[in-house]
Amino acid sequence: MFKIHDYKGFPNPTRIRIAISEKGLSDQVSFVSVDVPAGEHKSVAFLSRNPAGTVPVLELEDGTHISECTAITEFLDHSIGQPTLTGRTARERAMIHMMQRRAEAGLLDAVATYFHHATPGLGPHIETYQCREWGEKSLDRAISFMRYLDQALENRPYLAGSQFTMADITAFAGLLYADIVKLEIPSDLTRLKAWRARIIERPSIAS
Ligand SMILES: N[C@@H](CCC(=O)N[C@@H](CS)C(=O)NCC(=O)O)C(=O)O
Repeated sequence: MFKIHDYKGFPNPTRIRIAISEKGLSDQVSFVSVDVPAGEHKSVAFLSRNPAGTVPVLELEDGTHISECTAITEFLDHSIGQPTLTGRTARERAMIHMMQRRAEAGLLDAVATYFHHATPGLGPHIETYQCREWGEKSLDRAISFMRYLDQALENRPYLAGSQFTMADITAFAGLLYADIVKLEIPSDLTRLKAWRARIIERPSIAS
């Protein structure tokens, strides 16, 4: 049994909730809600779990805390059965990590930067430093990256190849964040839209 400290509905916590469902681990996890809008993730108690002050955080039975969605997903993927989300062969693992990081930097983190810097974000009690120009620039970066994703899907059904992986989860969470800031996928990106419509049908995401 392990714990996930998170805030339901936020994009990064959603990545881990999808991974838990994909791995069939739901009955082995309990969730501890961290009141992010109220700033609980910046409290001394929470910072001792994750000095970055972000959710989600995985807590193991021995008290170890693991943050960063990629690290948590690696743990979940290897904790039961064969890995399905992070690859088995050297080539698969490399492709998945490469595409995951591209999607994280180019979309998810770019939209997050827009949210935190060019909108009220989580409110003045949390957004103590904002740089609007950087936020706006990041929004442009996210839109450009959607074009890259659309091209990447030209010859393969999923971002890292023939299987749904952690890279798809990250990109999906990036689009979820885009919805929150009302950034739409440009209408000509039909492959990206079709990919999204297809993966939304997965039980791990639909639920
Ligand atoms: N790179 C981190 C990102 C985590 C993250 O930024 N989480 C957001 C929630 S979606 C958060 O805690 N934001 C609070 C804040 O930035 O103050 C990961 O992979 O876990």
